[in-house]
Amino acid sequence: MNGMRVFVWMVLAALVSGSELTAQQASGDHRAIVLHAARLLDIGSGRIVSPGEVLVEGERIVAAGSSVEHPAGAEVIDLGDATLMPGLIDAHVHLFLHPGAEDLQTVQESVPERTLIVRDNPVPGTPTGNVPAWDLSLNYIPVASPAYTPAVIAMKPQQKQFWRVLNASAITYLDLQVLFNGTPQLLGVVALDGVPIDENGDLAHSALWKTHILMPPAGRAEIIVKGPAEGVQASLVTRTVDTGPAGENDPTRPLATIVASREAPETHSRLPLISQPVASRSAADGTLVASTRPIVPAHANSSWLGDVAPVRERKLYFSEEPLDPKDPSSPTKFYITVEGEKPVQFDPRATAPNITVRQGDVEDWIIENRSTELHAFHIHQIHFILKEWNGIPLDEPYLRDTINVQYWDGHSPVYPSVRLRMDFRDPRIVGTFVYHCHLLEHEDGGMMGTIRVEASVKKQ
Ligand SMILES: [Cu+2]
Repeated sequence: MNGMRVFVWMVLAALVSGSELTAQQASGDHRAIVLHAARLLDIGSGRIVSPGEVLVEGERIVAAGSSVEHPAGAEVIDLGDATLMPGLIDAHVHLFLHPGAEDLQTVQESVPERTLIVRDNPVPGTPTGNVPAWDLSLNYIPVASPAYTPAVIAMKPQQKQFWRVLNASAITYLDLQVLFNGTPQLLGVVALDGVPIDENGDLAHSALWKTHILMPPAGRAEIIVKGPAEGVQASLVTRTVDTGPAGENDPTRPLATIVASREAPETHSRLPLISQPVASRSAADGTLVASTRPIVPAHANSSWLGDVAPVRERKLYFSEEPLDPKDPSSPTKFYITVEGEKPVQFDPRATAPNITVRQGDVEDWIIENRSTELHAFHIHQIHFILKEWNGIPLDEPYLRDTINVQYWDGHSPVYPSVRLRMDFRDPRIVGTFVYHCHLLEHEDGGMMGTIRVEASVKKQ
């Protein structure tokens, strides 16, 4: 959608999950709401119409099109430059780097690009020993235990490539590494969870060089990789991730052999060549302006989240318990709970949000893990900065939307935790959405909550 961010007004999701409109229905309130926006995706014709309108009565969409009836007394909400998608829910794809961000000097030349998607499947039977709980595949090529026959990535010798990597596993943590003759190679991370590393405005440090990249389920990393010379034994592997006594077994295993040859085929696509002058972010308001390759001072992004003081602090914690307290092997109930509340499994029919925040605010959230397995905290709609890990200040200069929270050993007086600086400033996030552990078994088992972002200024 090149630069235009499609916005799904969250009331449509609320209609599905049931929230305040359902409450209106329960009370017999069939109040009509007309949503007006710049565009609407007309599912029937498969076209975008402009403008777009949706008529909602009670909990139902009763009309959608370029214009709809405005019943007497209907509340008209003008959503401005948005695209309405009635009938579609926010299926919540985990997007990569937003279009155009490569222009922000993260990758300064035209290089071949490829997308690598890791998925997982349960291993049949009861895996024991060092057999993984789930087998992996790379771009649908199974790399199953115990043979672990890897996929093949063909590259021209010492070629630089841009890889967009997604951990689309249900439950498997990855710790990616590229090895040349057994030696870890530096990987240049230019984006994490769909946001460029230099989002803070520090263009001088637009790649983060690492020898391995920990990626929880749902995590995305966009990286610059330099391929091996001919004859070098090279591979892409995932390393062991210690998921805790109650966690799954994620052992070290290969994903792909990297084979360098002059005959290697071209990738399907390349990043476009960026000619001078390049686009750059204006320091004032974050918009893009043309300029020659700039020398931009660090923290040129004046709205950088890391420079904003939080208005409040909240504590949430992960915990688990067996369905039958007398039978530890009974199915597990999974919770994410706001400190002070009673742990309950997520109920999609619940009408009240677990947390209400005000759009425009920045908050610090401490997420504790009171269970003996690793969890991956994830939130929709926003990103955050990892400020502290187990009480140790980190203040990472980049954003994420998924973060691991280390498991509890079962006896330490202090639970493992992360402190996250949460950004609720974007006016487009007004509405109700979810936060959860991103291990599917855990979120399906109840480890999820809802957050309502209320508008900072009442709409007319
Ligand atoms: Cu979890």
